[in-house]
Order: sequence, then structure tokens, then C-alpha cells
Amino acid sequence: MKRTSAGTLPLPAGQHTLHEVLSQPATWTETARQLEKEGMLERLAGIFSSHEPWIFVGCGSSYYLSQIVAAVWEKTFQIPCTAMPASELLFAPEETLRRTGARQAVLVSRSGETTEVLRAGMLLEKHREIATLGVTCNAGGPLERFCKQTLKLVWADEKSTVMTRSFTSMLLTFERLGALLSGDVRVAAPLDGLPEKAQAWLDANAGKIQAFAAKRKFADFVFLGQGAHYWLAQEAGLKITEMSSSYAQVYHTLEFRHGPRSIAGPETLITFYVSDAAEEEETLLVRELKELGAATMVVANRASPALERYSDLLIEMGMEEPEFARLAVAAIPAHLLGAGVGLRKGLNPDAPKNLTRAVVLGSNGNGHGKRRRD
Ligand code: F1P
Repeated sequence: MKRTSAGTLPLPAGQHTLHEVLSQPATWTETARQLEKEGMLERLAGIFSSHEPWIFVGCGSSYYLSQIVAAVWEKTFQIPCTAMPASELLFAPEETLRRTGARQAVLVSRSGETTEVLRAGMLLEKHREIATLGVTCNAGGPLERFCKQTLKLVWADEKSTVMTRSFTSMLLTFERLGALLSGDVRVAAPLDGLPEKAQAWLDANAGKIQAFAAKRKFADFVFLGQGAHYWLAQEAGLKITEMSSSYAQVYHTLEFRHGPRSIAGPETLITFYVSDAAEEEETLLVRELKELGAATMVVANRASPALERYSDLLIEMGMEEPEFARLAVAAIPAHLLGAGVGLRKGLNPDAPKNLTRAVVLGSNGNGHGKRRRD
């Protein structure tokens, strides 16, 4: 086996990714400890407002993370909040800022180096009325230059190209911040026990998901979700695409009947993120598609006889916590599915084809990525 430039033997494929995925409970514990120690969120809650409209700006997984935070902030904490890809702000700044009425902005970038996000930061600098908060896992990146305050979750960074623990750690951080901004920090109390619950859940389920991914061959993947789960489904689609170079489609759950249903069959794995609000209707669709011959994977908080009967793989969270507090755990099955499918296809999820840790554009706008830090 070829040695690395450092003369060491390379890690087997996917080892960074699997370590990062399975270390999420410990990373969440560290995140809570660091935020507590720094008193950072309390400080931010004293600087930023809960009633002035927010915009969240990111790319890739950081964009989907932004959408999940916006859904939780609006629904659970009643904080006015819009999320968008950085490019939306860049190419329609005045319309976007007018439409959203944004007075506060969050720039989300694990690397802190994504050109589109940095350009969004430069643009927002011209709008003195808008206060900008950055969140990154790279303390040395240029993002901080454009932000009034910057959260740096360096302990949550990955060596892998693909975001997993950085995604869930930033999600939990903003769920805590949302509770503080809303004035009732007790709403975030369910997050305190999450690392322990998630560890128990991983111990009971990680092997099941990995075995399923290793055994079954699928031509393509569909992910379905409602509300915040729709954006979890988008992130799942991106994970399977990045980690295994597979085709994935994402829809609002009941939208699948309106045309995409035509692709249901044994070659396509359809994953349902069952939501508290639409569980009954979503379960009916699981049955309907199973009866059409589709392969079904279900991520639900509570198993039911129908879900047991019509799922090829049923992943039960089994948690008492409210739905917003379960989202970070519900993100993990896709991490394990993506890595498992990638490994089965002989790929290396740590270093996906065509991808880099950050999309750093040259002055002429041609994409060339920021190589992984080994
Ligand atoms: C955003 C991102 C990642 C993606 C890939 C390229 O990075 O799109 O979500 O997985 O690594 O970059 P960042 O702005 O959050 O660093």
C-alpha cells in the first residue's frame, strides 16, 4: 500500500467520516461545555435581537443547516428568520434585503473560506444597518473579517470533506441561541440530555444502518420530509450524493404523489422522515409506496405496527424530547447510509470525487476548491 507524504500508511477508506459521525454525541457535549464556559451565547443574546428579522446565508450543507435553523427559530421560538443560499443574496441583494427586511444576518460556513459566503459578507458590510454574526469551525478563516461577532466551533470540524458533526453541532448551537433570544432559555433544556440519548441510540442503530447500506444495492435514492424535516431530507440527499456519488431526489413528503411517484420501484430507496404533525398521512404514503414495490427506509420517533410492516429499514428515535431537539439525531442515519453506500461502491467518503472542503473561486470565478487539511 502506497504510503502518504508523511510516510504513514493511509487510513482505510471512510475512517475519518465514520469517526466523525460516531463522535457526534461527544462533540455535542464539548459544544455545550465550550459555549457554557465562554458565556458566548448569553453575550450574543445581549447584542442581537429576537424581533428584528434575521437572514441566514450559507452554501451546500451550511445552506440546508440554515434552512433547518430558520424553520426551528420561526416555529419554536417565533423569531422572524429567512434562509437562503449565498448566491441568492449576491445576485439580488436589494430585492432580498427589501423582501426579508433583514436587520441581522448569520453567515454559516464550516471552512470560513467559501467564496460566495465571503462575498455575501462584503456585500452586507455596505449595509451598516445590518449586524452580522458568523459561525464557522475554522478559527483561522477570513469569515471573521466580515462579522460583528463570530462563533468558532473548532472542536466540531472534520478532516473529511463532507460535513457531519460540524452540521449537527452548529444546529444545536443555534437552537440554544434561539431559546436564549426568545427569552426562555428553559425551552432549550431538552438539548441537555441529547448527547447521552444519542449515544444510546447510536449504539443500538448504527450497525443496523451500516449493514443495510452494505447489503442492499440501489440505483438511486429519494428523501421525503415535511417542515424542518424537508430540509433534513435535502441534507440527506446531499450526504448520499457526496459520500457515494449516487443520484438523490428530495421532495416534500406528500408531493411525491404528484408525479415523482412514477419512479417508485425496488431499485429506488425512498427514505421518509416522519414528522409529528403529519405522521398519519406520511405512514399512509409509506404503505402505498411499499405496495408499489418501492424499497422504504423510515426515520420516525415512534415505531408503529404499520411502519414496522411497510419499512424495509425502520429507524426509531424513541425519544421524549420535542421534535426540534430530535432533529440533530435524525440527521445521523443519512450520515451512516451515505458512508455505507459509498464504501459498498468502493469509494472513499472521506475524499469524494470532484469535491473539496470549501469552494474557493478564483478572481475569474472558476471553481477550484480548498484542498483538505490532512
Ligand atoms: C460548504 C460546502 C459543504 C460541502 C463541500 C463544499 O462549505 O458546500 O457543505 O459539503 O464541502 O463546501 P462551508 O462554507 O460550510 O465551509
